[in-house]
Order: sequence, then structure tokens, then C-alpha cells
Amino acid sequence: MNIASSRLALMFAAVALSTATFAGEADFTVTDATVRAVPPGTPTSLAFMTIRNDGAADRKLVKADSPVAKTVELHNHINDNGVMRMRQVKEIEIKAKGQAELKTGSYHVMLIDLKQTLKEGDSVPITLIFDDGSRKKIDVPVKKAQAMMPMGGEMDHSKMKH
Ligand SMILES: [Cu+2]
Repeated sequence: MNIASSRLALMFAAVALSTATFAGEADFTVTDATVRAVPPGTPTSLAFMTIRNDGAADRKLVKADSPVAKTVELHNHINDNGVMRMRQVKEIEIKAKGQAELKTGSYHVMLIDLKQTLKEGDSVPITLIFDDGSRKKIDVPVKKAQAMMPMGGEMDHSKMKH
């Protein structure tokens, strides 16, 4: 083996090793993912999606990350004496072979301190991080609120405090 090919072999070994030690792609399927389009200057937006746990163990979504926002939190909506409020949650449980629905009036991924305008047609990368350390990166299309709001009861998140 000459020097060039042995160096190549070493490189392949290093790549194989780093792949093996990486926590790995999570065993989840994400469908119906959308990020809400917001007018320029709006500090926050939300992401909705359905996350199906294809694995054999119950899992929890514990964190989400996105380069478009300074802070990304997991939120839920609660009905506080008729007033819908959001609050941060530590985790969203997803039973084995079950699914979690992140939807209007319920769980959502909150994008706080947006670094850019989110307009319809854009795509937002979001990384979901689970309690076993596994990750799933998705590219989520930005859509206007009306498209995914068939029922009334829309609320203006832009005016909500965090
Ligand atoms: Cu929220």
C-alpha cells in the first residue's frame, strides 16, 4: 500500500468511527410539518408537526433547534379560565408506535427572536432532539396561518409574552 492509499484508508476508518459513535438518526417519522409565516418584524413564530415514534421504546422530545431563531422552546397551550395561554414544557412524550401532534391550540415548537423574516415558500431547518440523545433534522415549509387554521379561535402569538 502506498502512502496515498493508506492515508485514504485512514480517512475512511475515521469517518466510519465518527458515524458509529454519533448518537444516530432518531427512529421517527415527521409529517404535516409547517412553520407559520409571519410579517417582517414579528419576533416569534411557531412550528407544527406530527411526530410518529417508529421505535420500540417510549420517547420524549426534549429539545428543538433551528438556525432561524435565537431561542427555540417546546410549548403547550393551556386554557386558563377561558383564556388560551402558552407555557414552556420540558418535554413532549411520544409513546412507542404512537405519535405526538403538535398543532394549533396544543403543543408546538416556539421560534423566539427570529433572525429572519419567515415568508411563505421558505424552508426552515429544525432539529428535533430526543431523550435518548438521538436527533432528527427536518426541513419545514413556511405556510400562511389560514392554510392550517380551518377552525376559528386563532390567536395572535406575536403579542404574547415569553
Ligand atoms: Cu408558544
